[in-house]
Amino acid sequence: MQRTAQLTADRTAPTLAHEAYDPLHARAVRVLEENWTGASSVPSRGLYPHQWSWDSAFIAIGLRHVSPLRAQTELETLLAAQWADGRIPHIVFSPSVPLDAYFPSPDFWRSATAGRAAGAPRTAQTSGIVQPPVHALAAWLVHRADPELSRARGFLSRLYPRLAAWHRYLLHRRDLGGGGLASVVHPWEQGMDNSPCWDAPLSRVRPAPARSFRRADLDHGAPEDRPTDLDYGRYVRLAAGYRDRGYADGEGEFAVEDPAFNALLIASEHALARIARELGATGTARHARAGRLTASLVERLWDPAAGAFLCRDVRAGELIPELGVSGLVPLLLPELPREVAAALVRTLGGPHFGLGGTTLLVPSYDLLGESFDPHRYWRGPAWFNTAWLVERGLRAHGELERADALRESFLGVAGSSGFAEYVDPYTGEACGALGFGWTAALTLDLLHDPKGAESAMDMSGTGGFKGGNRA
Ligand code: 9WN
Repeated sequence: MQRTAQLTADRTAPTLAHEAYDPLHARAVRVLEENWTGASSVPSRGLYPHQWSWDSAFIAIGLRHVSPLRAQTELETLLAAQWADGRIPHIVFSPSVPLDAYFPSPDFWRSATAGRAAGAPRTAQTSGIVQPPVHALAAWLVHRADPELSRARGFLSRLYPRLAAWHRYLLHRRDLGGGGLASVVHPWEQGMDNSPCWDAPLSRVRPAPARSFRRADLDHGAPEDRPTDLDYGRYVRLAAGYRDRGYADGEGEFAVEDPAFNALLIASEHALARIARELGATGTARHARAGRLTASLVERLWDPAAGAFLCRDVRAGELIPELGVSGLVPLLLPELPREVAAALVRTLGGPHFGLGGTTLLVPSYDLLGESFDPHRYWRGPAWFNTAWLVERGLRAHGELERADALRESFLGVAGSSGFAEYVDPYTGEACGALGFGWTAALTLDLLHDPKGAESAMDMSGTGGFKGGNRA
């Protein structure tokens, strides 16, 4: 990577640096160019024409390699739409996009009015729910890509209070189960919208009538690759109920503790500790909190018989007996008990996920599960953000051969699928949108940081303890 060339590109020209000798790299850069809107990125031009929260975090992780300035701007734009109660909304709407281009649109969420008590911003229209907290992790990795530029712009010192407020919101307002973990109150919050893990808690939600809304997603995606109308009826009912309660937390009928959401919170809490240290504090309390959260994650969501973490249905007070990729994502935490990490690696390679055997990438849901469908969104297809998290996790636990194989497969399928949104886990056939932002961005990350030297260390937050930059 040629840092000087990138900086020159950043400061004088609106183009991204790329390595011309590598066509995959150049193609991935082109996707990010096309999805860039001036101050942030869309996940895809047609299907998702606004800014999404966890997409932007993953996109920044890739962008940092080709334009640290754009990567910083991506996160700054998102955080400018943060609510006063600390939540980072899952969508920041672009005012120039027609209302009917995406459903639910700003007139459904009504952030400026329904969200007033919770402190929705006046300057941007947003949704009122959240997405997984990848942001502090992304901010730290973006900083590390060009610390000089970051310090010159006061990037971390401006972001730190906002990221701290975000974590405070999740750890206090969203501890609906009372066990220290954050709950999601809508399947869109966890980001794996129609995962079979939600079927049981969602079945208690009376769907909104199909005629009461119009889905825009079907203008772009094949119906058999998308959630069903019944799913949408329930999504709409839940979101409208939350909105009508002024986005106040605690009352809703859906509350789930999800392993991936909480593992990302823990990784980000470690990253926030490192950011605090960079800014002159010790970060010790945050590392300690992340350690306690890891213990709660294992205590509340680990199922030794399944060899995976499960979701907890907080309203029903029980674990949900479905195996999803979400239950494998905690592998990215190197401080997991050794026997838990070893069991996760076995589960990944076993018959339920088939990695290194029948599947090319990690399927989103149990291959042997009754609801498995290789094409329908989060009910079986493989996604690139989860593959990246698992790849980094394998590396963090010293599973280098498996990580190398997953990386190779990721890069091959990302390129051959046209940077698809998701793929058939057996064949790599493209599904959903093409030219998808995080697929291209994480391709760049795997190309630039093949050994995960930086990411694995930083995600653990133990980098400092291993001799990183601990003062
Ligand atoms: C709802 C943008 C988002 C991703 C989610 C993915 C999908 C939206 C939708 O697209 O969700 O938020 O309309 O289906 O499930 O993970 O962030 O890419």
